This record gives sequence, structure tokens and C-alpha cells, in this order.
Amino acid sequence: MQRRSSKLLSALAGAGLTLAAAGAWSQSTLEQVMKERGLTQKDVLAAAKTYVPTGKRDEYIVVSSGGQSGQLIVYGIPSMRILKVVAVFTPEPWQGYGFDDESKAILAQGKIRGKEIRYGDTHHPAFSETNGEYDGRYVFINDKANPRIAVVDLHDFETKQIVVNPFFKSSHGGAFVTPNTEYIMDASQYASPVSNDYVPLEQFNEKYRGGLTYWAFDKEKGRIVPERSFTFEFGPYSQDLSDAGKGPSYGWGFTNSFCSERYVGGIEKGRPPFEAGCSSKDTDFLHVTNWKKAEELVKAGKVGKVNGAYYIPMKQAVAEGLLYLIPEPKSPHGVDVTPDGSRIIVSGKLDSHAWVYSWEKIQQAIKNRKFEGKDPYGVPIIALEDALDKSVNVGLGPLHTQFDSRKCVAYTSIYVDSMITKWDYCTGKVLDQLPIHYNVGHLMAMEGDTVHPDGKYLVALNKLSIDRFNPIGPLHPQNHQLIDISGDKMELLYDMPIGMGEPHYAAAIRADKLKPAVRYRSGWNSREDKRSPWKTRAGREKVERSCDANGKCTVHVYGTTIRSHIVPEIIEVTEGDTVSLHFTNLERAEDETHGFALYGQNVQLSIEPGKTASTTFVAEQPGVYPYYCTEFCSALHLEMQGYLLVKPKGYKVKAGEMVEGTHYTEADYQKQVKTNLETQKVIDQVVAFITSHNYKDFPVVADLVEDATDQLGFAKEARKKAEEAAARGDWNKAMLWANQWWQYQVKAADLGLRAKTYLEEHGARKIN
Ligand code: CUK
Ligand code: CUA
Repeated sequence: MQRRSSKLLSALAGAGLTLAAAGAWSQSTLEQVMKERGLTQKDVLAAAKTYVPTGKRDEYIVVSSGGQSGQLIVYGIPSMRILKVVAVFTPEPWQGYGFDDESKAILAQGKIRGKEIRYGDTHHPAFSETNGEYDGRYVFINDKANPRIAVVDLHDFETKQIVVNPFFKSSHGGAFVTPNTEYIMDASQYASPVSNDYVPLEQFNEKYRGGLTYWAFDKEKGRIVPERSFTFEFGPYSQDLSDAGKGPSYGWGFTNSFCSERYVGGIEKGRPPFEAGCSSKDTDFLHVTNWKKAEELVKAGKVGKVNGAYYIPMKQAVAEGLLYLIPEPKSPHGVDVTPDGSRIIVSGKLDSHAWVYSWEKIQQAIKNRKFEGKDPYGVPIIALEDALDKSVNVGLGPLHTQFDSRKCVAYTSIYVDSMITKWDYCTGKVLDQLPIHYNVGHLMAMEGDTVHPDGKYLVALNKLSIDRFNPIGPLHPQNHQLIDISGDKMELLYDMPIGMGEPHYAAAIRADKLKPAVRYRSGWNSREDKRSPWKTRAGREKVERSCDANGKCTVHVYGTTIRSHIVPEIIEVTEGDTVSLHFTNLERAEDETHGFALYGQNVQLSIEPGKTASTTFVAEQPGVYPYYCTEFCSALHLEMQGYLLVKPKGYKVKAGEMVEGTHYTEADYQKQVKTNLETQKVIDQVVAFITSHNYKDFPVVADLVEDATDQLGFAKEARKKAEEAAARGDWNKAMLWANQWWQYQVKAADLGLRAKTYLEEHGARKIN
């Protein structure tokens, strides 16, 4: 210990001063590198446009659907560096998601008919909006397989809520938000009975239904409010995607659909398959809904409840003028409202046109009650010519459309032809086309869903990557391709493989709109956003065991974690006890997360600074269960450990005390004290540097100093204990406490040096 001590500290002390000496630059020239690596001028330009040097930040943050992984991928643009995969519908151990009690409660909200679902098929993330602009507060994402919507708070990028649709058996047309996040749109895909009952397919037309839910959202609480949400009954068509109106179309929503043939399949019975039966008609239906008026009806108590939630039957929707249909191209996919809200664009997967509808014409038709007929459920159909502005030949298999910062400029993904088409929806002219690799699904422009898209970059979320990357077996990574759209011609910049679920939609927000926290308020239940009842302060750690009348016992451990120990380090329980461990991370320093893994109990917690995380299990089998911190949090991280001892029932404690394996002398103790006093001198120098500068003007440094001051306080206490033991002549205890005193000093020094480096790098002023 002593041997390492002074060396380690001088290394620490030197770190701040030798930074400038690092980075001897490679001698090769740009030309040489280009030649050696076979790079063209264009490659180098693309590299320069995407490269973000170490320490620098990206301009945009993307939240991308994680497909079948059930998660949300967060990455930066233009670097395409993945920053985090936010656990949403699927357990994820790094974040403790589905392992701590707090997040298990979130996953439990997503049970379907009592069954726990351990994945999601995430498709469409959507940022919360204020006045049609991303406000940087929340992200919503749907699960297509199990009709659910999740809420992620951008304050900490954690999933806070999962709601299950009370009517649907699948959901595809979500999550899409209205311009002030009044509602989150969520449309069903596979028509199903509204109840959970068995209904034979022979009754498909009468008893199976589609639908569209408007989930009400409370922006202040950051939660969906099922009690205020309402659902439109739709015909048994396969509703596809949705988008909310804005500007002149504010208050309305648009949901396209396919399989308006109402075909039910049965290939094994010799019937033509779904794919034939669902694409036989030339047109399907765009559903137009008036949510603003529906909301008024709900508020006025004029909407009834089914399955405990507001449900607007088609008959009522038609009578109140809330629902209209418009023919769409064959097997349509995607619906996108232009930033100014004047037009709605729909593409047909089996067609080569993007169809541009005029909101003005649609409104006129509704006002004049000019309909060409009704669907089998009595919903009025507006004739195509009374709604269509134009159709533009954009390429075979168009899917989704995004918008530029330039007026009227749109980008449409062309699935079959594997390309992006840039076109003008005002003039109908095609402006440019760019091949992509391969078979693009969605595409996404910067702030592309807002009333003011930023342009600049476009990402193609491709379905196939085929030959783009090093082969790694039959299951290929996904390919997100970054495209520069700042000029007249689109330029491909970068391919990013993603080795998880198939991407669907994504959204990009300006990074400076996000203000995430670096720590929680102390003792925080992050999932419920409130103080945890298990919050524990330093020195107040305790173990409570209580038994009920039947002899069932529960042990609550109120613990803490701080570099580099877990309190308590020894937990004793009895076989059969329910054990509930609660740990509060006492750290305030940035990025000082502690983990907690326990042998054989499926326990792994992530305890970020300030957080309180819990885990509950039954200690079924007697034995010895080591636990430890899973984040390399400090030099003595490996020593951040402990034992859970599960005693057999009726076990009698044998006499005897725990004995250390080492024996120290007075000389050992004195040597350690000498080291500690020298260490203190170095710390004093660092403190003098910090306090002679305007460190209080730097919140990051102020936090570090606060933490360092805490550590020095602990050092003082340990010193006191060492001196008391020394006075008793207990050199073993004296030595161990002297060592602990030094541990606290090292942590204080580490924090102090980080603070000093920060001040030096950020041009702090000398003040005295
Ligand atoms: S869908 Cu996947 S490419 Cu679910 Cu938005 Cu079009
Ligand atoms: Cu805490 Cu490692």
C-alpha cells in the first residue's frame, strides 16, 4: 500500500500539468494516407464533414427506433456515434432496467392481459412539441407487436411510463404528436375484436375493428393520462401510419390504411394469401379525424366508455362530422403533413407516385358536404379529385416523405428502386435522386417533423445492408446512411451499421435544445420522479428485519454507495427471508455511477449519482453470496465489494470474532501516517490553486469541489479513528484506519485535479 501511495499521487498531481506534452503528431501527410488507404477527394471531404474530434460535440441528437430490440437508440449527427441505447420495452442490465424494483414497476405497466412482455417492436419515436417545434422534453415510441406507447423523459433519458391500448391487438400508427403534445396518436394495424373475446373470422366485417387512439398527455407531469384519452372506432382496415395536422390543418389528424379489401387470408385452406387479397383494389383509405372537436365532445360528457376508456363509435363520429375517408394510392404507406400544414403526402408501395392532397380542397369538400359515397360503415368518402392537389412520379415503391428547410422541397424514400428522391411538392418537379444501400424504409431530416425543419442532413434508415460491411454471419447489421442535403445535389457521407433490431423511424433534435441532468436529487426514485422512501444518508445505513404472524420475515437494507465502498459490506439474513436491498449513491460528481451485482440472484443495479435503486428477492437457499460494484468507479473499485450471508434456518451463531489476515506494527502505522501527511500537502496545493481562481463561476467545478470537501471530511473522521486505535496500541486497527484516511485523500485529490484541469482548460481567472 505505502509503496504505491506516493507514486500514485505524484502521478495524479502531474496529470494536470503534462497534458500539453501529449499527442506527438504522426508524420504522414494527408496525401500519403489517402494513397495508402485508397481514399478519393470525395471520401476525404465526407470524412471532414462527419468527423467530430475528441472532446467536441455533435450538432444534432437522434432518437431512433430500435426495432425488435424494443429499445431506443440515441446517436449524434454528423458523427453517427452511438451515445446510448435507452431501455424501453426490453430488460437491459447496464441500466438496471427490469432488474431493479423501480423499473420492474414500469415494465409491469406494459403487461398484456396479465402476461409480462419482455420485448417490443418499436417503430416510431416522436419528440414532444410546443407550437409545432421540438421542445426537448420527452420522446414517445410505439410497440407495434403489443399495442403500447412508452414515455421517455429527456431530463435523464429514462423510460417513465408504458400504457397499453385498451382496444387494439397491435399498433402501428403511433407515436405521432399533435403540435402542442396535447395528444399522441396511436392507430391499430391488424383489425381485431375490441374485446378480448374469441370472435370467428366469419364475423370479420361486423365484429373486427380498426381504430385510432388520441392519448392525452400531461406535459407538466410528463405522463400520459388514460382517463382523458379517447379512441375512434375505424373500419376493419389495416391502419398504417398517422400524422397530426398543423397550421391550417391544426386540430385534425390523418391516418392512412391498406387492406380496405377486408381480406382475411387462409393460404393453407387453398385461399389466396393476404398479400394478394390485400392489394387487389386500386385504392385504400386515408382517414381524416377531427380531434379538437372530439375533445370537446369528451369534455361535454357526450362520449361513452368501452373497456373503461372513451370510445367514439363510427356512427357518432359520422353524425358529429369527426371522421372522413379519402381514396389513397394502391397499398399506401406513410402519411406526412407538410411543415406549413397545407398538404398531406401519401405514397403507394406498389405505385410510383407520391400523392399530394390539399387541405384547402379537403376542407371545402367537408364544408360543402360533397362526398362520392360511403364506406360499408357509413363513413363519408371525399372523391379523390376533390382532395388531390397532384401526384408526382418519384420512383417505384415510395414510402415516407421528409421536408427541407427550403420551401416546398421534400425527400421521399423509394424502397424498390433503393434511392432517395428530392422533389418539389409545389411544382411537382423531381430535383435529384441518390442511390442508397439498400431498400430504404423511413428517412429523417433534422427537426424534420416540426413546422421549421432544419435541412442540412438526411438519414436513410435502410432495410438491407448486404455488402456494405465486414461479413459477420447471415444476420446482417442495419445501415443508417447519412446524407448531406445542404447543397442542390444530395451527397452520401457515411454508413453506420447498427447491430440490433430493424430501424423504422427516427427523429433528430438540435443538441442545444437538450438540457439533461448529470445527477439526481439525493435519494431519488428516477422512475417515479420523486424522493425514494428508501433514501439513505451517509452514516444512517441500517438493516431492519421484521416478521409477520406466520413467521414470514422481510429484511430491508438501507444502504449507500460511494467510492470505494458499499455500506453495508456484510449482510446477514436467514434462509426464506424476503430480502429488499436499497442503495443510494451518495456521489455528486459527474459520471460516478456505481453498479451492484449479486451472485446467483439475477440482480444488477445501476445507481447513478443521487439515485436510490432497490431490488427484492427471496433468499431461498442458504449460502455465501458475494456482491460488488459493476462500474469501474475508482482505483479501488475492485475492492468495492461485500457478502450476503444466508444462514440456514435455526442456525446457531458460534462464538468468535472476525480476524484480519494481516498483522501491522507501530512502524507500519507511522509510515502510513507520514505518507498521509505528505499527501495532504499535495492536496493543499491543489486546493490553493482552485480557491485562488474564480472556480465558483464554473458549476462543474463547484460540484467537484463540493464532493472533494466531503471526501476530506470523511478523511478527517478516519484519521480520528486511526489515532484513537493508535492510542490504545491497536496497531492493526490503527493501520487500517490510517489506510482508509489515505483512501479518502486520494479520492479528494482525484476530484481536485479534475477541477484544476477543468479550470486550466476553460480559462479560469486568478482572483487572489
Ligand atoms: S413503418 Cu417501417 S419502414 Cu413501421 Cu413506419 Cu415504414
Ligand atoms: Cu463503485 Cu466500482
